[in-house]
Amino acid sequence: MVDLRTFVTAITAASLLALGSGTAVAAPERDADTADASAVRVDDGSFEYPTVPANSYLTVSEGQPIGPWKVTRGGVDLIGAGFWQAAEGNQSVDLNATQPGTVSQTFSTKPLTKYTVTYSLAANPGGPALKTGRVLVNGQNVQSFSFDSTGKTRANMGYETRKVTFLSLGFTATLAFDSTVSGAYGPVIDDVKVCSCGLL
Ligand SMILES: [Ca+2]
Repeated sequence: MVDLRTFVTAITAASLLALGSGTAVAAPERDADTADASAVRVDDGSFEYPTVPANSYLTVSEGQPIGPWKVTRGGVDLIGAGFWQAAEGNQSVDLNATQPGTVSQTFSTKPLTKYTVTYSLAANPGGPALKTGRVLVNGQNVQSFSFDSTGKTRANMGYETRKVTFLSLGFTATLAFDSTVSGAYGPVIDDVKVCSCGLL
């Protein structure tokens, strides 16, 4: 049975969370790597662990981990060094294995604090040109994204840096990247960083 109060609360939270759909925020830029250690909230945002054999990939299904991440829907492919260009380090994630998937990680937050997520977005060069997905926080859509892989290759993936800001209402947040395109060729994610980059 659906608890109406829970439902209404979720809708309200979603409204509060959607602070920055696809637009750059005005908060001062800070490099998460050089900021204080507490600024980096996600672990292995570069998807470097576990190490996949070079020029290969590992299909990870719902319920299975990718280092500190977890596949929470469908399946994703963890792409090894050399299979295609990574945005950072050697590895990246294709959000579609043979079906769309979701990869998520829960991290500590301070309540009523604004967090900025930056990530590198590209797409598997195969299949239909347009790849789509969403950034979810606690299951709520905080950013829909798309990437056109026309003209892109495994050697030149064309990564773009995307950014979204959300307001944490609790002591943890679950960040997820979720494919919304069918088939075996999905959006590609790498170099995920989260920081508390400014006052609300
Ligand atoms: Ca990487």
